[in-house]
Amino acid sequence: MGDSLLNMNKPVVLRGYQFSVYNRIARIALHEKGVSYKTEEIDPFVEDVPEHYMRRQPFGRVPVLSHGTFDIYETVAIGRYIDAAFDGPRLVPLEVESLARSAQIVSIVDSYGYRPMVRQVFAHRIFGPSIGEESDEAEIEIGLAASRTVLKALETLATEALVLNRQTFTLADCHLAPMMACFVQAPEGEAALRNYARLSAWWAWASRRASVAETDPGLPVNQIG
Ligand SMILES: N[C@@H](CCC(=O)N[C@@H](CS)C(=O)NCC(=O)O)C(=O)O
Repeated sequence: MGDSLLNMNKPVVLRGYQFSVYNRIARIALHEKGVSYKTEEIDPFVEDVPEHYMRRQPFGRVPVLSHGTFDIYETVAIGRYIDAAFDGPRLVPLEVESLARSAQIVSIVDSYGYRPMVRQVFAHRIFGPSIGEESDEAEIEIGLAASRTVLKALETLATEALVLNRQTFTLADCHLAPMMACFVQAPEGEAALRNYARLSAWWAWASRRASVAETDPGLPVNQIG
């Protein structure tokens, strides 16, 4: 408890890009733990990412979490840090099989889900066009095909229900929710998800959770003017 009190008193700053799914993962984890934090907007896609940010994240990706003088990057590590450093509901399960499944889902989402679901389907069908960029239909098709393998694997794990079970909220939920939120904005993504009953039920539940609903960044087009 002493440590937690000390931790609560140090300023928390999340440095990242408002439209980044990885940034949103960290925001969801902070929200779940009830942590107050400030943000610093860093767009990693511009040429001149600020020097002070590159010193904190040498790969130029977002986000970085700063807690007092401690900086940490890589969202998996950020989630683990948030869970351990702050009071609030546990985001890493204690039970060994659930803990392993949570880590497995985080890894599946990062390794196999992010690129097809977000960078191919969402970016080409929704985000790009919202800022006037042309979409590449071939990228969407390739992304959809790869996404189906991810959805099928996640359906199996949601059916087992050690995590993604609509009862506990773990780092697996934190990682998957922002990516699913992007994916289902594309009509093809929404249609693909409908083929997986357990995963659909999980998303209906997760999308209504305050930490998920209140961190929705929207689209740039809705924020102009
Ligand atoms: N492994 C990194 C991945 C973060 C990541 O890829 N973030 C994206 C935004 S969602 C980014 O910074 N992209 C910039 C780029 O690709 O140059 C993490 O877990 O934090």
